[in-house]
Amino acid sequence: MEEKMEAFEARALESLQTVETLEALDAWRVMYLGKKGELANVLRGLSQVDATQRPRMGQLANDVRDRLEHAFGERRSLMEDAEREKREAAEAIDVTLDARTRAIGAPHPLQFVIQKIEDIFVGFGFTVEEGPEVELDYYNFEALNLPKDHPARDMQDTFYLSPDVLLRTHTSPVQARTLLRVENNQPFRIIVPGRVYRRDDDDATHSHAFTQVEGLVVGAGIRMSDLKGMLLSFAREMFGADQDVRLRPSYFPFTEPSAELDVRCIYCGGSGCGTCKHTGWIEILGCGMVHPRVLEMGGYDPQVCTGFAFGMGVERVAMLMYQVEDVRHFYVNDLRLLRQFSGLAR
Ligand code: 2NL
Repeated sequence: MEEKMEAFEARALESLQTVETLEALDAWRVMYLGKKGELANVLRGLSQVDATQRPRMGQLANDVRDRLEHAFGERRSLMEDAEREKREAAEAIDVTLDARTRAIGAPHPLQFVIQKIEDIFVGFGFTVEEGPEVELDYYNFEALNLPKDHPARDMQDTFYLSPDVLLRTHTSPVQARTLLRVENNQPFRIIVPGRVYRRDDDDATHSHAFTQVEGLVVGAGIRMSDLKGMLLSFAREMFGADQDVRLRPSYFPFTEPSAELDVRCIYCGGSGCGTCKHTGWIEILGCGMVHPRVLEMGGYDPQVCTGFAFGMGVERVAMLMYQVEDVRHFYVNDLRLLRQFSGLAR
């Protein structure tokens, strides 16, 4: 009896090792531990055993059953783990898959320069204004002290859509519109970027379409020293903290007095080089005190308010900063050029 039980246990354990599925495991349990299984059979055989041996044999049989049940439990959890791992492996999503990379562009050098100029003036309390590229002759010329047949109109010959409608020759009409919109001599500071047009033959330094940024400050007691101080601060943020500027007299029909602003050559620092034509200075913008007639036409009282204005060519500034020798490079979208500017910080 004892040997029989040992042999039974060994056989049952050996068989358990070959079980590979949960169904087979269940079948194993029925076969060895079930009500009509082999162990039950053994237990039934106990009645044949000598009464003195019966308790020991009964104990033995119970121990065998405990060990088999324990082994069964271990096998089952092993197989449940294995099945779960298999299922999870099949359901797994590989979150380590590389993200699809997207080609990220960079600001066009002209856009970058506009943004830099805007940022600086926004820091001075300016707001950014925009307006239409197709303009009325009135806002583009008349309101800026350029009546019909004024000789200065010749400098800004442009594309007319009709006798009264044209492609703007500067962003000044946006400023004229702002003067008209703001009432009661209220002060304001605006910066106006945008595309403008002139009837011109394209070459390395001329384009029939180009980009301007103009500024206008209006308020009580605005003086030429305010203009110079603000443009000096601008030049220092734009070109370097030790920048120096100078004003030279000039002429614009909408400012009086008018001036050109030069900065110390950003390459030689003023000692003289090819870029500054050995003058040590580079012209970057035109400016002046707003003509009283322009204020008047904008609904301002020149006895109460004065103002200054300035305008710069973005292409000129960009050509200077990045040593681009031909303005047409900015317009043809040659990737070889544009990629050289991909490192410009946004
Ligand atoms: C240049 C010079 C300038 C202005 C633009 C302006 C606008 C108003 C009134 C007075 Cl509404 N002035 N604009 C003034 C002086 C110069 O631009 O060479 N730009 C490329």
